[in-house]
Amino acid sequence: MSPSTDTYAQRASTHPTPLGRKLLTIMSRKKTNLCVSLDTPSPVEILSLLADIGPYICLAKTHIDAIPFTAFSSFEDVHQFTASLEALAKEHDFLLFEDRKFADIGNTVKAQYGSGIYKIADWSHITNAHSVPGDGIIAGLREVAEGVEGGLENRGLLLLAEMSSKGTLAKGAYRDTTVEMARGEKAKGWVMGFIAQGAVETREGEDWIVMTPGVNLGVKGDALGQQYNTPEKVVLGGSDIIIVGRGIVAAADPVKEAVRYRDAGWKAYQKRAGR
Ligand code: 5FU
Repeated sequence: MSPSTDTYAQRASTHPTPLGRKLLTIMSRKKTNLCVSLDTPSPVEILSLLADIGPYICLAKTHIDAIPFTAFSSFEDVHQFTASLEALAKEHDFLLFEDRKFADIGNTVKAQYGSGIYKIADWSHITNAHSVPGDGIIAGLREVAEGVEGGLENRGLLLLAEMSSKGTLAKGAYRDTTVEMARGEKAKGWVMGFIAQGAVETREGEDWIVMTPGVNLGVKGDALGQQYNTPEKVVLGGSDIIIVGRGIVAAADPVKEAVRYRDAGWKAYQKRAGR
């Protein structure tokens, strides 16, 4: 599986999903392949980090269900928070990615994605799903995405083909079967790519956007099985977007680190594209 040497700009005009084209356009215009993972419990801190880091990222990833509910005093506060995320995304030209990792039957994920406390489909451009239940999960989530304003022009799905953590089952044959699932009818115009550690099998006419978590310039892992690679290693291996959490949000100077990761990711991309 060899990494694509096409530029983000070239791919922005030909990508098979509308949201993929939008994302690649942002990456090319802002010269960044950095996604920040906003893994911090305070909504105020998340918004303030984003206001500072917004200019250097193409994507902001959240785990909204990891924010303690005590941080909000009402459901209206939750809505205010997601509206602020959307406003910042517009202001600084990046997309939102709720890392929900749906993993149930189509009928259940429909309700989880479209309803519940967080109403993810209402505000997050991108979300992701495990392939373990089979392709009903792709169809169920798609029904919800088609019903929001702008439909699939504004919403996209990633499948988890590989994970970064030690002992993961998501690798090898599992990854390849997941890629096969993304070729199905219900995935067309909807599944834009994968969470993976590097390039995946890409046939004629296909273009998968690969996003890679487990990226850090300082440490090799954590005490709970996370495994890190450098931006250079993952991008040269075929990743299109580096996802960085603690490397940025836990740093003494998050803006300085965001710039450092942005530069490292972009340099590696230029090297891969031979520019
Ligand atoms: F799908 C995955 C994966 O395979 N590994 C991950 O680490 C998702 N993640 C997420 O990326 C994880 O839930 C965190 O939100 C983020 C990595 O954060 P870190 O602080 O850079 O380790």
